Amino acid sequence: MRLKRSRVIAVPLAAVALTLTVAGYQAGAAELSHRSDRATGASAPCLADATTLIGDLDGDTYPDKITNPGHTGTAMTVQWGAKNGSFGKKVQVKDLLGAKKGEVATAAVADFENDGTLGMVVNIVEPADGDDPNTARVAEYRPGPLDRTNLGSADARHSDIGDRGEAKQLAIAHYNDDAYPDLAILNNGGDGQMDRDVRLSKPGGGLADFDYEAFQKYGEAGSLAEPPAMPADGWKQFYKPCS
Ligand SMILES: [Ca+2]
Ligand SMILES: [Ca+2]
Repeated sequence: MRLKRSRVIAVPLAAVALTLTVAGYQAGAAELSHRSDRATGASAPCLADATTLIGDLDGDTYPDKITNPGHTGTAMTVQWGAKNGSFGKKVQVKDLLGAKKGEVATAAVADFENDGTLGMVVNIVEPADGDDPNTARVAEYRPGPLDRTNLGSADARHSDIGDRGEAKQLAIAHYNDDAYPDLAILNNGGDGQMDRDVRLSKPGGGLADFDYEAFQKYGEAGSLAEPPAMPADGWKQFYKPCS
């Protein structure tokens, strides 16, 4: 049915299309994607303050409150939003993620796909005693919406941020020049090395794996004694103040 119908329409449309300029076509495409954003019903994420992001994390269209004290990703909390605009009690992200005693959980939240839905990168690792870092028990990129009970994602995939050392901090960054958030990782690479690693957004969203060129350009080598600085303005680069 649908196919037949679109074929009938296709003929006059094709004639019109000939007269359309490339610019006109792009404007139409932008309008379409804007419309699909609105169709999700959620408003765009915004910043209540430098370390507090208001946006829908679980896909129920009600904005949730995410705090990230110190911009480190190690003490993140979530308060689920309700229909009347209020927020529930503060829940530690590490508890939602199921981090065990002795494990360190880090998280970074942003709209990595730039589709109006917040997602999360998570890393859970038990820090090693000696010089050799442990690899992560869980390291995943989790596009939203996320499950309220455990921050799970139907589209979760392994991230290599936990494969090359112990992630100590995660932070949103704006490195390559596009609309998609990037990630900075404070990484204990072993032998006293503490680097700022980076994962750049891919064209169309999501995060690429480790890339040496990207590290050379945006990362920084350091030591346990002198760790490199981490970005603290990642959210600010992508989200406006709420009011
Ligand atoms: Ca919500
Ligand atoms: Ca980017």
